[in-house]
Amino acid sequence: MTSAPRSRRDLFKIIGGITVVGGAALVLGKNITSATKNAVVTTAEKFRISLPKAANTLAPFPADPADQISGLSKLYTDNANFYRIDIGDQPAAIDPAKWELKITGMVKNPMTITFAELLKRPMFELDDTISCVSNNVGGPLIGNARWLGCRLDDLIKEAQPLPHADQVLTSSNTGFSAGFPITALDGRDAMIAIGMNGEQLPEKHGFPARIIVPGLYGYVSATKWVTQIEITRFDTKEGYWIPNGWAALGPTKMESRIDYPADGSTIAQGEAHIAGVAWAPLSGIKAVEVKLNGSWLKAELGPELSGTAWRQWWVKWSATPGNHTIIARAINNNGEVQTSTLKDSLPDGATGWHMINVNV
Ligand SMILES: Nc1nc2c(c(=O)[nH]1)N[C@H]1C(S)=C(S)[C@@H](COP(=O)(O)O)O[C@H]1N2
Ligand SMILES: [Mo]
Repeated sequence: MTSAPRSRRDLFKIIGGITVVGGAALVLGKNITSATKNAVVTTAEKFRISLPKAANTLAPFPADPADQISGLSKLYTDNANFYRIDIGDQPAAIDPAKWELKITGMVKNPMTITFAELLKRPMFELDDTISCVSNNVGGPLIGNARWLGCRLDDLIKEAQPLPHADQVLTSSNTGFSAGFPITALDGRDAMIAIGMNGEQLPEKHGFPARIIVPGLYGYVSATKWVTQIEITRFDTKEGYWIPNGWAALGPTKMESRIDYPADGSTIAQGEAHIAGVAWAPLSGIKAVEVKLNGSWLKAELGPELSGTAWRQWWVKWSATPGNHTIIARAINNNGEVQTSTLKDSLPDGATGWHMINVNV
């Protein structure tokens, strides 16, 4: 990494930009037929890949409670609405026929694989929620998707890491890199993803391939447009965001978010509801509790997709006139209660209970 130090403000600047870069796309002058004239064609749209079948096909998408409960996040976030964090303005434009992934560094057997070779590897599906370390309590930088990809641990095993290596440092040719402990490949379903919610990876989300490591924040794991995996050591190499005080290790913290009602909003008296999402990698969500008028209520829960996918929750509420403070907290499948300690996102992710005020 050669670039100048980046401040914490820089990360927020980028995050502040996500709404404006949402429509960024690469315009290709060639191969535009009359039917698509004037249309913006992204590299990913130009290079259609047919997604291979997964060996473990998951159950079809379950019914989404968000269809019934207004204001609740959808169980799977639409690709078009998925949050986006990028150090650059433009997604890398990669022709999959030219894409290669190199596995280098402290390995006995350095490897290079092409996209065609990647597609031939056994594929699996994974329901997994990814989030940004800089997401504030109650913030929007999180989304859930059904990813399709091949196992990362198997691939790295084939490269035969040397015993004193301790870091998997993945990078793209956009200058981004992200490192996590080799020990995080502990049997969890880390993958090189090529599909997202039944479609090829959208260009903005890493076409043709990205890394997904369940239970880790994006900045230490989720490299989009990945082209290199270097097996190395934490004491010699660090990922893009680490020199500026972001922690070298980034396990995703247990959190819950109130989606509805909005903080500071006014709602009608009578039949009402409170709804949101909660996540607790790796064990998953066992319960969500909502504090309303001084007492904790047990929320109803949506489908449990995996230990690292979020779970929707909601409580019915007969709203009485006045100002109400509403708090949500999660409990994981190990029985641990989400910490109430309010902590800023720097250096390793925000904690604390999401609290809102609502007028009835
Ligand atoms: N190439 C590249 N990959 C990247 C990043 C980036 O800036 N460039 N940002 C990371 C961060 S900080 C996060 S939180 C996730 C966000 O993934 P998304 O944009 O698909 O939501 O991507 C990660 N992968
Ligand atoms: Mo992030």
